[in-house]
Amino acid sequence: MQDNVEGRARVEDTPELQAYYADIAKLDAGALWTVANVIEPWEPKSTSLPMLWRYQDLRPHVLRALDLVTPERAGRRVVYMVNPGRGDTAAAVGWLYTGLQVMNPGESASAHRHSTSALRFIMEGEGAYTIVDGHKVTLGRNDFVLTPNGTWHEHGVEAGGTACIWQDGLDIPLVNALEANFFQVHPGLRQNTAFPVDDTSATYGAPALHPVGDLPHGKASPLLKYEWAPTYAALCAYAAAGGGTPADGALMRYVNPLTGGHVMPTIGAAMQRLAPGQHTSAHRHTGSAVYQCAKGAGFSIIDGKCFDWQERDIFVVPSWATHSHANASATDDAVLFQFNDLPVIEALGLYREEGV
Ligand code: GTQ
Repeated sequence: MQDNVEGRARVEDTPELQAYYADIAKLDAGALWTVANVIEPWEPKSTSLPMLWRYQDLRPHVLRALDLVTPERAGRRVVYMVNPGRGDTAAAVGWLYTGLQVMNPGESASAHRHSTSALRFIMEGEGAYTIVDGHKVTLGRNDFVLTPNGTWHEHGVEAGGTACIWQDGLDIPLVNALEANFFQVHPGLRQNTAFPVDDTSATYGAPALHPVGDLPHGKASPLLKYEWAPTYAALCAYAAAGGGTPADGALMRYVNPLTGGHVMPTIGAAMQRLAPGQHTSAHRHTGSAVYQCAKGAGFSIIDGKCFDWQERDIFVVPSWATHSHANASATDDAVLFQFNDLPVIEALGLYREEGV
């Protein structure tokens, strides 16, 4: 959009003004009208590029890390996604980080906690687990798992399992931008598991049933794991009942079962089913999202660029980027997992959406 209009900064340079800018720069100050149109764009202009990372390209290198570093020395053995538009923020898109963590059977990483919120989406392997504040959670394919901020956590793979890879998602760039990031190593390096395995699923995982009595009231969901089978069944049932929209297909949010709200204060997540042959209508909205194809194959058009994806590929849609998703199969459905910053966008009153 044109900046040469009434109400926008449009001061022409003169030798006198340049001298003025130089003088105030010496005082660590500047003239707003020299930067106003940049720092107040007409509409959001993400510096994050739309990107896709092919799993088949990354996987061999993720597995190579098994021989190159130990969890003891590396802390966490992770290959993270770099968005070329984002300098040294470690952002995959917006203020979100994502990476692929890999572990061998019998390995575990030391327990730690941080101000950032984290999630896992399990990609391959058998026997992975995580322990969150003493709650041991078993991790299966396409399960979605929470590590709310401030909770002690450690991940590992049982000795009888196989090499496991999962996607990590964190709000590291956001919490660093807010300059509020603390990190602590657990004093004992390991936690004691204080509850039955998968107890949060037993307590909070039943559909539409809550335990009676005192309920936790933290900022994050007390349910730590959202398993694939009931998630996929819910999507299929919703779609079969005619649910969904042209712009999103059958899109369902993971919720905090106590509130119906987002699973964590800074990161939301959702699962989306595209019917065979479905191509969603293009739209754009504020908020950034990291996707992983959980089932099927297709393509997304993001700001005019086409990205082909298949199972396990990861791609990102920057804030306000026009996007549509297409299922390439005429017979099978396609399912996309996503996590996003919508809890932050919504809490700050910044959500906006339009069809394009
Ligand atoms: O497991 O908590 O990929 O703290 C990056 C930072 C994973 C984790 C990452 C982390 C973690």
